[in-house]
Amino acid sequence: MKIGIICYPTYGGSGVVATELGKALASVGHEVHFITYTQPPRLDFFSENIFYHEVSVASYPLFEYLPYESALASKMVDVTVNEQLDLIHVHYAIPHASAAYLAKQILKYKGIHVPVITTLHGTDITLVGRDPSFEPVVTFSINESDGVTAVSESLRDDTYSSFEILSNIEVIPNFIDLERFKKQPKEHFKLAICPNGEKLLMHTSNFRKVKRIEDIIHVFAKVQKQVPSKLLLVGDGPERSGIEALCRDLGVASDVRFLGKLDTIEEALSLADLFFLTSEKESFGLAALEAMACEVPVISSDAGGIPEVNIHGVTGFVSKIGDIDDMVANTVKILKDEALHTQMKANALARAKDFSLEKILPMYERYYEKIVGQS
Ligand code: GMT
Repeated sequence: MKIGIICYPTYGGSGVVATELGKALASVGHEVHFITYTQPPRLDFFSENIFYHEVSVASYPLFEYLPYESALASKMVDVTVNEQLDLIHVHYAIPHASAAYLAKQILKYKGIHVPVITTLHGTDITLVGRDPSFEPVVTFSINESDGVTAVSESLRDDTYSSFEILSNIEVIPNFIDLERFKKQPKEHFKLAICPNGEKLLMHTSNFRKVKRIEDIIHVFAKVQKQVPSKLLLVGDGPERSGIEALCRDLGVASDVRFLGKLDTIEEALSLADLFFLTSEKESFGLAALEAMACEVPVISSDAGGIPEVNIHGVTGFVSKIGDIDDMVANTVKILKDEALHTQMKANALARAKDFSLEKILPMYERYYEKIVGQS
């Protein structure tokens, strides 16, 4: 198939899922055309089946806000006509689903029919999409998509309860490349960070408010009083300076390392004893899955789709959002019980295998065939 993939070229979240999906589709023989405003970070190599089309928005003094959605729709029209796409697959509804709807209508006038699949990723439904400034467009463009997928059951249910959706939403969970995300022998690095055999706790995210990273710092400050430990924070974003200040206020700054954005997250995960994901909203929790694939048990909140990935009492523990004392108790329980820790590491890897690329990719391919066949 010739597939157009529209996504945000981000380091994490929906952008990474879309990029990895496109790469995997190309590796099994599909022709994949990425359409974004800049080259996605994980697309920095040559493949005969992968093409990249940049959306550039012409500037004009009248425009206080550049009309990206129009430029994106125009690019989708151009690529569909010239590359004869069989399918357009947009990731994250805003504004990709409505731009795809517009492109589809324009293509109709040219006598071309191209089906559109929208994959919902999280905040497009649970946060941003609910805002009255977006809601009517999100509802309309989901209903007008030929196919709709959500990355977890929780996100599918949230979509049905928050929007008036008339169509079927297929759950196709996120996936993991187990060849890349696996525990690597990095003991010398571990020794450098934890010279006295401390436990290493870790979190990675885009440092946005919904991640509730302050909860991790409070948990860590309490855990540290019972178990000698260090905290590794990977990623960057708007909350970072506030989190640094909180570390100083709680007197734990010297035991917390901020690594910033890191391309080789799997190397850092290979050192970790536990992973934290304490979000207020999280449709899936790809970061937790990456940790689990590297044999790291997860201490998480019960937000959104996280409990579908991190199984309470098996691959780690799940607490109510913001229940710091429960998270502290669960962290200490794992760190102090070597047999439990070893068992949970194995369980985490076993659970991660349920989301292997080999299992999930055929689900997308079957869904593509169904939607193309129907339309
Ligand atoms: O976490 C973010 O804010 C980024 C966001 C995105 O769409 O890029 O991530 C969402 O999509 C990921 C991939 O499907 C999911 O693993 C994340 O759980 C989800 N984030 C939220 O729901 C907050």
